[in-house]
Amino acid sequence: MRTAFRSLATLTACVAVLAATLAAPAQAAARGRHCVVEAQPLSVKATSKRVPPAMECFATFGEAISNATGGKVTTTADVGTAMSDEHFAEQVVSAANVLSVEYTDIDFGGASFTISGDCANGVGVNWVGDAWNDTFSSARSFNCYVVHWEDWNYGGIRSTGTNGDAGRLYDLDGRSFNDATSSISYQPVEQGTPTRRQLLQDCNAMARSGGCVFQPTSKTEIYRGWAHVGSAVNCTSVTQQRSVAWTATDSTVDKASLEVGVTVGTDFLAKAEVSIKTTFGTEWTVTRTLTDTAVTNVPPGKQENLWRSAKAASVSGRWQVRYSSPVGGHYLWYFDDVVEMPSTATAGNMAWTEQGASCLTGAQQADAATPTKTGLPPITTAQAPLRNTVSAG
Ligand SMILES: [Ca+2]
Repeated sequence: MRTAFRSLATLTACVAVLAATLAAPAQAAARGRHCVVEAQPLSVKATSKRVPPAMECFATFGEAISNATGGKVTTTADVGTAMSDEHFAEQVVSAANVLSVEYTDIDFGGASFTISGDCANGVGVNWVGDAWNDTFSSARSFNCYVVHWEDWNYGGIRSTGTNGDAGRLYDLDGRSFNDATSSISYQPVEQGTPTRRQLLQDCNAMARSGGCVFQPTSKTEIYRGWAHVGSAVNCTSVTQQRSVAWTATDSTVDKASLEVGVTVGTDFLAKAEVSIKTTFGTEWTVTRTLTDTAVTNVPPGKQENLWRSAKAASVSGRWQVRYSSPVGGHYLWYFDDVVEMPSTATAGNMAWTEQGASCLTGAQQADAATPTKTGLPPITTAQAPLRNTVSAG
């Protein structure tokens, strides 16, 4: 809920109505405003939003936390008072099986949703259920690193990961993540250090807002592999002049995203383009489509094949990812990348190969056969190496 002062009567009525109308499984009956859920392995996905997670609900937070910890932690205080007591928090930490307590108000108040389990191998709540969907405003994690997700099954925009208190929830861009959570995941705190894949995903998500910036360090000009762009066939008995019209689209290749299997968007590529243009000049672009015509003489009974090797800049650099709250203890993270961006200054190198035409008897012209590469000059320019490095700022 949006503020800490939302009326309790409204919340109670809301939960009661939902409990009455959902026809939920018996164990999910929302008798109270303080519920306890057991986390599941991350590989388990929810299949229907009509099915809430198996939960037990209680009238007081004290009953809920006692249930979640097998009686190890008890309190008679209301949830806000209990959470402001560090001794209480220490007890929850030492009980070891509470992953987080979610609250419907900011700064740990309102109704509570306690998740228990063991995060050693990664666990989560793949769907918080209709009654709790888009209601969490703060959270406190214990023993594990927690990420809140906008959609069920750990999808959509994600919150900044937290180990400990999050009096307000924010997304990776630093915008409010209030009343947005639909699923929650947990992993061990030491794994709070982001992977290159995680950084790339977050960078891609933050590219538009400026939380992610490409810092080029060096450029190698390369030629891409030969690509066949057209052929001309001569089935007459004399040499013929033929023209070959061709079109080709060159795209930017982001090596890190290829390597870790994450698709990046236009904002991400545009960020790289701006940095590369600023550092190395304006002749580089994210995509380029070229149309041209080449003319050649085709001897009788021959097929001439036109090939193109596009010019590109292979730029080494690193992405800087700036988080609005610490991830793995740091605001700034870096990962190395190689961005290969097409040239706008030249079409690249063109070359012809020749082969015998598959002419039918009496025909003046035939369809081009599969072109042979024999005779193309080798491409020797070396691409910049991609390093698999993640570092904190
Ligand atoms: Ca949501």
